[in-house]
Amino acid sequence: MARQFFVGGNFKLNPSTKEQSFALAEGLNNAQLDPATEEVVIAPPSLYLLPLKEKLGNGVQLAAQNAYFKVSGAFTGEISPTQLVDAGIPYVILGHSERRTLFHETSEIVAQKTRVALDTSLKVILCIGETLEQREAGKTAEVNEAQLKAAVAVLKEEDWSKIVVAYEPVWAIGTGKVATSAQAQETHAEIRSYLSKAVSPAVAAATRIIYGGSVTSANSKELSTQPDVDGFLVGGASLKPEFVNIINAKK
Ligand code: G2H
Repeated sequence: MARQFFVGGNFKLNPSTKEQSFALAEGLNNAQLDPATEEVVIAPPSLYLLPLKEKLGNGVQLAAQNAYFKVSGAFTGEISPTQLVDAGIPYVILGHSERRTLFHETSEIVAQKTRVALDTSLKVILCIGETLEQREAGKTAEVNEAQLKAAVAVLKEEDWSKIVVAYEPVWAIGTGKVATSAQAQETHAEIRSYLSKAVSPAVAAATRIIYGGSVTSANSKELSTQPDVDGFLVGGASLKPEFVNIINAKK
């Protein structure tokens, strides 16, 4: 079965006001989108999830940018997966490189969060990716496999239908330096081949592997033609009108 194109908008810690987030939702509500062909998910800051839920239409879904591996208790400042589910939020982004680097999340912590998120019936956008130093040392495949391996260890085969893998090379995130379509295709194919060996050929064939890192309307069309690129996770450009062109890149 063909993999449905998936585009996520990761707002990160933007915008600065609720009204601005409403304006972004309004832009998507008025856009020409086709939920039958592409799945669109935006991840605003957690404080805006509920108000945006009331405003969003057009088939656009919501994701949290993070969730903890405990569902309740004395964990000041954390976001509970069960509370997200109770609020009607279907997705969570886990393992983003900013979480791994700035907040010291190891692959094991990301795997633990993934396990608990799935147990509470959230779907997960699972981010992986190598640094420039690792790419230049020829370790791209090794690094991505190690990050995935921690998740493979705690997931059952059927869990993978609830996971979208986001390949985000760290050197391309917010830098304006996008991977070439050949680099993206090569790495996505390596990730798929790893999933085939480590989980199963069926899971490898069905799992969406999306690309993230300085995606814009200018580069999304060519990237979307690559057979193993099943969509995008978009940061900076998801805050601009061009996000709609990225969603429609494959048309
Ligand atoms: C990568 C991406 C979104 P940007 O972090 O996850 O951000 O498109 O700004 O590079």
